[in-house]
Amino acid sequence: MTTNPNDRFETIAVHAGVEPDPTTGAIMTPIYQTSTFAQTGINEHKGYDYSRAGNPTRTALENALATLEGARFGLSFSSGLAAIDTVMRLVKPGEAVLCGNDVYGGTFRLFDKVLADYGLRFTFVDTSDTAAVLAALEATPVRMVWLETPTNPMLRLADIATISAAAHAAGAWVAVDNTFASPALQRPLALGADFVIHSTTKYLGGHSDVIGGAIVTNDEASHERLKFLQKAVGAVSAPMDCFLTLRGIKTLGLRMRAHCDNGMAVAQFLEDHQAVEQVFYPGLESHPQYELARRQMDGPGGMVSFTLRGGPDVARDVALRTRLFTLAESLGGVESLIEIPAAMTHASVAGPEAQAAGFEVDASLIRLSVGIEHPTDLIADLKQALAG
Ligand code: P1T
Repeated sequence: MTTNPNDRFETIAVHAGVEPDPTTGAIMTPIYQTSTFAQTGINEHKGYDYSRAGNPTRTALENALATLEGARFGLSFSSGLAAIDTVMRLVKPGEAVLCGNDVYGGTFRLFDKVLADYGLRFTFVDTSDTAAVLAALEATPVRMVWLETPTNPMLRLADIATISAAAHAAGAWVAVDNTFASPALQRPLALGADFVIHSTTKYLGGHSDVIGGAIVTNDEASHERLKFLQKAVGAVSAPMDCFLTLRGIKTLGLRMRAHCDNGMAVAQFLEDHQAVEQVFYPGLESHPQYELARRQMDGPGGMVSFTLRGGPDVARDVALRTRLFTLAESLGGVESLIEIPAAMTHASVAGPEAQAAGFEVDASLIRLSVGIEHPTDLIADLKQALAG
């Protein structure tokens, strides 16, 4: 089923990448659970020779990922971090990367504790401060700008269009980790970015049952290099994982609408609650980048962070008292989750290197991944947890 450029996102999500199976007509792409493919002559085959290089279930997912981002090329990986590691191999030793100072803790750990040892030079900046990003681009030659928008866990935004224009003028690529927004709410390539990265573990998969990652681009030369790296390095996604992600993608449009509606309801409830100090959510008018969110995104999403007046101990107690919000890392599934970033997902930005780079994760910050349960039940759960 081919999608057409005028189709709406919900339509694209249902059909992207998936064609009736050529041998049987199966409406859903089968799980081609095979490591290798028979050849009729030496190097004569039907387009697949070995599943690290390519697999039909993965091809369907890669086409779907590209279509969702309005892009030409997509690649699928065994995790979000594997995708990030692969795209960073476009940067050569000695070259510089300008990265946000509010990103997923694992991304910082990969950059600071692994890739820096291979000669990549990282500078960290507040990417919600466009002037600071432009100044950093002028100060020193940069090969790659790394943006997370909205950021994990502070829900800050980066102005993708303005930063991409300046980066290109300075000869730098722009990679956007679009995990929090998903392509349902934000399409960075259309705003000028060169690469979109996903942890497909999150909203794309949508059901907390698979780990995966993606790189999407319109640039053919970069794609060819990345496809080579995918095969040469080998962090590919397995057929079953591709199938699960394809299955999740079909409802992405519907799920994101529910995540946005529930995220907004929860954020408004928290903002009015006397125990709450501050709420970070791009759908609230109190968010310092509310206007940018309306311009750049098609909805504020399902991630809400907040601090409590009582401090870290009270925050931990609240996170232990919720019933529907499960205490767990990760996000983007249909079920609601709660966590303490400073102790959990962002424990690796608690050290002195991260502090020096400008990372600040308040020990009393609570992060919610608001699921698609009924909002009245979610709010009732938070109310009882906050009441103590
Ligand atoms: O977990 P993995 O699929 O490898 O993806 C890493 C990753 C990349 N980018 C962002 C923005 C992320 O949030 C993540 C993973 N994040 C969590 C597990 C979390 O709870 O924040």
